[in-house]
Amino acid sequence: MSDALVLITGGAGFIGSNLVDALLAKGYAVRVLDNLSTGKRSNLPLDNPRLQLLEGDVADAALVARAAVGATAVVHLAAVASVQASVDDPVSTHQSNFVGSLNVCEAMRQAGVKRVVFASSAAVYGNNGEDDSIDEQTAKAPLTPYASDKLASEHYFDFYRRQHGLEPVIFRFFNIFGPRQDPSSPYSGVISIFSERAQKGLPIAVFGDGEQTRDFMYVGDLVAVLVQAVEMAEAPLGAINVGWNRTTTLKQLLQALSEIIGSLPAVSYTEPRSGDIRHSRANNQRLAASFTLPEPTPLKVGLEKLLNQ
Ligand code: NAD
Ligand code: UD2
Repeated sequence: MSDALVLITGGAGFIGSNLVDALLAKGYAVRVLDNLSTGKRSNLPLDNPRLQLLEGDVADAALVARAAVGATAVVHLAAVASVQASVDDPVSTHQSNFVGSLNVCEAMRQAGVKRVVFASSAAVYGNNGEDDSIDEQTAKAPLTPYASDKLASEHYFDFYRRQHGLEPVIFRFFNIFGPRQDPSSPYSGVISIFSERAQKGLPIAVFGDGEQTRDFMYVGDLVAVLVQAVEMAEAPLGAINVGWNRTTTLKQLLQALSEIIGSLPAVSYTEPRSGDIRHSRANNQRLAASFTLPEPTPLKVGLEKLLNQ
């Protein structure tokens, strides 16, 4: 596959830039299309001649069409990843989170590119309140513009598969963590926030009793799956959950951080976040059936990498 060109939308962000590193290391050429809204130039090895950064918006159809020319595959990660931002501004986030996906479909049709890997989200399932693992057949209950845009994008990728022969690999990520996840917003991933605050000795606020659970996956493990999705001969049909079917409570997360750092700043327990999901756990049988999964990076090992970034 050496020299084949992969287009990564959102490639300057947390997950995208980790994937850029992996694909460059495998010999690919990589083109990143990113508006640098949350992504950063400093996440990218811009001195690598096999990497090209196109600064611009996935809502710009003509730009996406140009970006797709010559690519052998597209990984579509560009989105406003904050659920709360979509609640506050559904119109503008829809441009990134839905129109961007449609533009990717159309650009690929025009350029004759078949393989696309799409980052959907566990948010499409809404809040089922139970500690059971969620499989892909679970009723979809998108509760926010973010979730609705992800689910609608999934349907459009499937339409372009049936109508135009696109080969979408649709992933529903659960909670991904690791180096380069931006902790700067109150709606950033909990691990990025807690790690930064623990390192700086700043007080930590837990929303609720800390017994809520999440299925955390280290970004390096996700990247191993994304690379396979780019390379695999046949795209599996239907959306695929990405998680470990293992959960961690926030209290366990804090315990792991305190064991690594040696101590923790003050931790307060406040009101649960409105609309917060109590438990989230991925049934990952479909994932395991189609991909060679790496050994799960243990939470503490992933946290150490994040703290040492
Ligand atoms: P991120 O914010 O670090 O990455 C998103 C990237 O997209 C950023 O580089 C940003 O600048 C870029 N971007 C945003 N809007 C754009 C636009 N209109 N045009 C061009 N570029 C744009 O977040 P991330 O965690 O790396 O998320 C990557 C993808 O994975 C997103 O689609 C997100 O919804 C999805 N996802 C992430 C998680 C998680 O746990 N991190 C969970 C579920 C789904
Ligand atoms: C994640 C995704 C979201 C969407 C959703 C789908 C992230 C950042 N968000 O939301 O995009 O896909 O899953 O279900 O990956 N918390 C605190 N203190 C803090 C911050 C968070 O207690 O300072 C709590 C929060 O209330 C929640 C838990 O930590 O109970 C996880 O929060 P999160 O924002 O990291 O992720 P989540 O699962 O709500």
